[in-house]
Amino acid sequence: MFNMVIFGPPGAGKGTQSKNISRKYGLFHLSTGDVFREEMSNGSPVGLEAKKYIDRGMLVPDDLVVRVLCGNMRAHAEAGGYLFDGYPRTIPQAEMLDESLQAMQAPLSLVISMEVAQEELIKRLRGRAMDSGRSDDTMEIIRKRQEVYRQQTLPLIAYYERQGKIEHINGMQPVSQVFQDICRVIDRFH
Ligand code: B4P
Repeated sequence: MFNMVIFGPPGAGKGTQSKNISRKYGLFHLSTGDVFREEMSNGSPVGLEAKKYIDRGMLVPDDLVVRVLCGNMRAHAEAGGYLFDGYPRTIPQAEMLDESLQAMQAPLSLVISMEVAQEELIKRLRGRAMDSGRSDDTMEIIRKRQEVYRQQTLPLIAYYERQGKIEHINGMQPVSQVFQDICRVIDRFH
């Protein structure tokens, strides 16, 4: 079983690349952002709770994220491997993921970190805001999400560097070039 994480700031292109990666390598694409957006559009209790945080550009609390993630992993236990997109975003989430995958005897093989300059992230998210209909794609919230990323999510780079599992990718190139670079790295680990 091959399990990997795609990591990066909001707007780095995690969702964009994940679709291609999961198709090519037959991994189950698990995006916590997509799961929350679906729950919000269904108006479920999980969605209503998550919306309170997402609409303010904050992270959804770890206990709720972990519950949602574990439920989704169990529901797709037959998968040949998982591609975690937008998860983990905090150290407790990363520790919990390590524990769950250890228990399945299928530890994380690779973390791809997408590197994109701050001005480019803002430009992309403003572009996405035109047609995404996402409540968190407004200028004020975009800036808040970048700040939350720096404070709460960035420390994960050191966490995965200590594990020797992180590979850095230049996310400033065209989508197809970024994908080629990612595939080259995955092929070394797969
Ligand atoms: P996510 O859904 O994960 O969204 P994201 O970080 O904004 O975007 P992503 O990096 O996937 O960018 P995309 O491909 O769309 O999170 C949303 C919210 O959910 C979070 O803020 C948080 O509140 C909550 N949440 C989710 N997971 C959580 C967790 N684990 N814990 C707590 N809370 C959680 O790309 C952006 C744009 O750039 C697109 O328009 C795309 O077309 C464009 N683009 C992509 N690649 C490009 C390239 N190479 N060149 C030019 N443009 C490119």
